[in-house]
Parts: sequence; structure tokens; C-alpha cells
Amino acid sequence: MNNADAVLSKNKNDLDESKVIVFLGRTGSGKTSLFNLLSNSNQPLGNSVSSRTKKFFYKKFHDVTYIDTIGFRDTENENDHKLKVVLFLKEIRNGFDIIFYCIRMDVFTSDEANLFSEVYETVLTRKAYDNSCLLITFYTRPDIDEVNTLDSAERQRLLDEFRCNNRYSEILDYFENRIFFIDIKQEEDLNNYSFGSTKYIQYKALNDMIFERKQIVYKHLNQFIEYFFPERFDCENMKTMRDIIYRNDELEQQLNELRDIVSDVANERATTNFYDILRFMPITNMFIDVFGMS
Ligand SMILES: Nc1nc2c(ncn2[C@@H]2O[C@H](COP(=O)(O)OP(=O)(O)OP(=O)(O)O)[C@@H](O)[C@H]2O)c(=O)[nH]1
Ligand SMILES: [Mg+2]
Repeated sequence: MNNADAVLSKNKNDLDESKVIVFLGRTGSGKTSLFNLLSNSNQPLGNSVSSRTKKFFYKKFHDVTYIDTIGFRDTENENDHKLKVVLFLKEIRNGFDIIFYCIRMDVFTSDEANLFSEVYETVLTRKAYDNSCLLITFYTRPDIDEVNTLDSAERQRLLDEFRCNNRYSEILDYFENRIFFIDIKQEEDLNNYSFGSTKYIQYKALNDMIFERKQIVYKHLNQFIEYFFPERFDCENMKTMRDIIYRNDELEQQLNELRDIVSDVANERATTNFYDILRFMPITNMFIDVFGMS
């Protein structure tokens, strides 16, 4: 771990004064790449398949604190993950200012749209829309500067193209001026090629293009960060862990069953054996969390 970056839980007081930006999104959607670009960091990137970032990181740079998060729907089950995000976000004592929600352009599917709505409905609440900005990553077309320029014809054309996809029209209408198209592909390590070889020259040209596109993204996002000042999102607005857990019928049923078993054991009417209780181990931690929280 880089010294300048730190696991957030070590000192949350650092977050009190600066503007706070949180990256959210599915595993492999480019959160850490953006975090690195904007906060001048060098956190390891993932391979888009398995989850890379396992901890929440933050770094303050130019009076803005950037927070990188673990990706949605990684190896753990979804509910568990959401609980982790809630617990974590709730610990940002003074709330946060901007959420950069990342979605890969090449997987702009209904599944992604559902995940997006679910995160806002069940975790953050819709109030967080006011603080959010949609980052559509893996944008490959050449007109990356134009599509990020508000009111440009290219941007309108692209947004109309997206609007044809009904699942997103509501989101696009809402975020209209808070959508950015991002391409921050990782540069090739030229040290792997002998200087002056054909491969070296090819990759050098590719790296120059990647660098140029990164600079464009950097320029637009920094302009946005500078001018976008929503009212700070108070983490107390988020759904509680209890809300999230009880939304899931299966878990609710399991919790009821567990309560019955515990009550049988307590009243010495136990008809169940040890293995019945072990069966509930994965949710026991959540159970403790729920009742330990309030
Ligand atoms: N071409 C392209 N590649 C990208 C872009 N954003 C990220 N990548 C690549 O996608 C892979 C995953 O990127 P990360 O930034 O690690 O994604 P993440 O959202 O932090 O992933 P987790 O930490 O697993 O949740 C890396 O190989 C990046 O180089 C982009 O906008 N364009
Ligand atoms: Mg990451």
C-alpha cells in the first residue's frame, strides 16, 4: 500500500474538511482507474472479472478527498456486499458530496440498470440522486472531447442513441448534464519491449493516444468537480441495515426460523440439534450487526 493512500477506517477525521467524492459501481467498471487518475494515485487495477479492490481507500488531492470502494457483485453475495457498503458509508461521519457511479458502456444492459436502481432504492435512497453523476466508462469512439462538452451536437446525438434504450431513458433524463463518457485504458509498460522495436513503436503510439484521452477526461471531470456543489449527502439518510435485510424475504424467513430455534433452546424445548443452528452461521453475523447497530 502506498503511504499516501490509507485504509479509510484508520482516520476518518481527514474527511471532515474537503469535498468528498465516492466512486461506486460494479466490479471492473473502472472505479480504481478513475480514482488513480483524479487523485494522482497508483492503486492496482483489476482484470474486470474478479474483484480487485478489496478495501475502501481514500486520498486527498487538491482539497478533494476521493474514496475508492469495492465493486458491487463481486465474489460475495449481493446482500452482504450492500451491507458492507452501507456500514462503510455510514462511517463517513460528515457525509459526502459527490457520487461518481461508474457503468461500462459495453455492458449497458438491463442488468446494470437494475443494479443502479437497486443501489439507490435499497441502499442510498433517491435523495442521493442529487449528489450523483453517471460515468459511462470504456467509451471507445474518437469524439471523446465533444461528447463530454455540454450542448455539443455530438453529445446530444449520443444521448439520443442511449435514449432509444428504454431501460435507461428515465436515468438519462434525470442526469442529462451529469453524464460523462470515460476512457482510461491502462497504458502498456514499454519496458517490456526493446527500445526502437516495431512493438515498442506501436505501443508508444498507443500509449500517447491513451494519455491524450485521459487528459481530456481529466479536464472535463475536474471542471465538473469544481462547479458541482450539491448539498452534502448526510449518511443518516441511507436505509438502515435492518431495512435492507428485511427487504429480502428469504433472509426474513431465515431470521424468523432462527429466532424460533433460539427461543426453543432458551426454553429448553429444543427439538433441533447443533447442525440446525450451524446452518444459520452465515446470517448470524448479520443478525448481530442488525441488533448491534441501532
Ligand atoms: N478501455 C478501457 N479500459 C478501462 C477503462 N476503465 C477501466 N479499464 C480497465 O478495466 C480493468 C478494471 O479496471 P479497474 O479500475 O480496476 O475497475 P474497478 O471498478 O476498480 O474494479 P474492482 O476493484 O474489481 O471493483 C483494468 O484493466 C482497466 O485498465 C476505460 O474507461 N476504458
Ligand atoms: Mg477497484
